[in-house]
Amino acid sequence: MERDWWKRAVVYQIYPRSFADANGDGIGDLKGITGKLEYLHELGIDVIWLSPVYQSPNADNGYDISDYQDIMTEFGTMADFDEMLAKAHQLGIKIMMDIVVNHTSDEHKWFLESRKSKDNPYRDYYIWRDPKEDGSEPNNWQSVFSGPAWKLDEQTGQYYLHLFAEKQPDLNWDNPKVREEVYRMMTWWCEKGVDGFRFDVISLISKQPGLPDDAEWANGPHVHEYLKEMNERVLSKYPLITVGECPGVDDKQALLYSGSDSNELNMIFEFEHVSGSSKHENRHGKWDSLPMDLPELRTVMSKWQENLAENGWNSLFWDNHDQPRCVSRFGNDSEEYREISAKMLATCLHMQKGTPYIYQGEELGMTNAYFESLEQYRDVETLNAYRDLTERDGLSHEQALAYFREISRDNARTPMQWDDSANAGFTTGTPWIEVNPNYKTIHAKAELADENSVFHYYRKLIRLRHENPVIVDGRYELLIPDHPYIFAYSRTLGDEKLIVLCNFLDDYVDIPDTISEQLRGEVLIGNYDNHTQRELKPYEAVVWKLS
Ligand code: TEU
Ligand code: CA
Repeated sequence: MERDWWKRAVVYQIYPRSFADANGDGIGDLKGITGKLEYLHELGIDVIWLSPVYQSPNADNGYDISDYQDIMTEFGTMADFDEMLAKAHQLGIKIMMDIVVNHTSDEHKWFLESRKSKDNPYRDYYIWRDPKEDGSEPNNWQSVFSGPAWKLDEQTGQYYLHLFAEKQPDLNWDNPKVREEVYRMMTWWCEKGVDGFRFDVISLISKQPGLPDDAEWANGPHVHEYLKEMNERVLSKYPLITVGECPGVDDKQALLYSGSDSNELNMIFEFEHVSGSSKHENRHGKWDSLPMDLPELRTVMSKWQENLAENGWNSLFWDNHDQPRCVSRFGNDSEEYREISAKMLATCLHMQKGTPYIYQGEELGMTNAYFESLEQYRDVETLNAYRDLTERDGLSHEQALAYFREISRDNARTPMQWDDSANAGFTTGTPWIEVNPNYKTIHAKAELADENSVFHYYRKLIRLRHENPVIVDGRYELLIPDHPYIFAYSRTLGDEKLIVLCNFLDDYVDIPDTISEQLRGEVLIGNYDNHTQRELKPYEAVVWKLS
């Protein structure tokens, strides 16, 4: 197999808990996924990124792993996994595992041992520190999920570090035994036949020596040494697709992780384009952030396109299980424009250079959940933030809920909308999180039957990528960089040239003459039935293949 097959691939992310429930307990499972592989085959994707399916007490829906070589009870058995993998492979679909090794669950056997005593052989698998003289936390780090990043363990009178929830203690990567365990576990999955890995918060594994107050967490002093070691010991031995989730990594550092000569990872996820407008000053972290407007978004995306052009590779995404739905955030989820703007966003992303990632339901134009009450939320981050926002920051209940409706992770975690039967066909039982009430009109069954649906549009975008090398390898160039509403760029390979035009406005916009006079040839794809060389309709997207 070609080593860089992943450059031609389109990845589909499954959040198993919310995908398909085969046994009626309200929780998605592996048999549910197996039953939907034909659907994904029809969509045409190459790879599934499977959010964690390992044994877990689910403090963070599987991102807290208690056994890396066992399947979560609610999701099924290892036999179910093997069946899913075999069926996927028969259909030509590869499986990429989500590896969460910055931390484990506090119920992992290593941690259960580690907390027993200061001289336990597993003590040094985690990060333990004495309290300060006044008994307080060893430093001022605040957990991503609210409160101090340290938890006092009565048994030994020391604190352990948890950058995320209390139930997610951080592993000590400076301990070679920890690294050995991780490589052994990954090798076990490779031998089983999985095709790649997505590495959770891999930019955070190397901690700053001395753990100083206010330290940057990302890009610690040994992170590249450890990733090169992992590459040498495991990744280089198999034809894998690898992507590192890299909060805090900029476009220059990205090349250290994923440059073609870095011997670390194939690509990374960066978060600049989904981290909110920098023109707006956030007072409550991510909660009161505002989406970037088109000029800001375009500047960020273009910068990544250009900086990784020669020696790197982009991962392209709008959505994942941590982000609100892109049609609600960057498009327009009103009845009038939902479908057209979902297709516009898809075009804008899928015609760029890199590997596109589709998050489950994005291919249907699924929208934010817009929950009305706190009781509908399940996410640990959201629930902890509620306490901070109301008790610490003094915001009203209504204000906190208004923020959640825009940005809570649960917006992306409502069940997949399969059809218009009860609970959107996701489960015959009671779903673990409520189904979006708009499932009566937005669902896969209707979209499969309608050749103008968002689903069929994604299907066509994927097919175009598979058939046109210019979409994979073509040089990216930003056009009309100052236009307030149109995101325009070209892709060039040899004498082939594409011009991609995306209107982010809910109104008609003239195409500037400099572009308009070039538009001769064939339209590869567009989200309206007809198009002109002179103007774009509201949220219109069109891709011209010049001749
Ligand atoms: O997310 C890591 C991450 O960067 C978080 O800051 C993320 O942006 C979070 O959702 C804040 O809003 C990864 C996983 O994708 C996430 O689901 C996990 O909860 C987290 O790591 C801990 O494992
Ligand atoms: Ca189930």
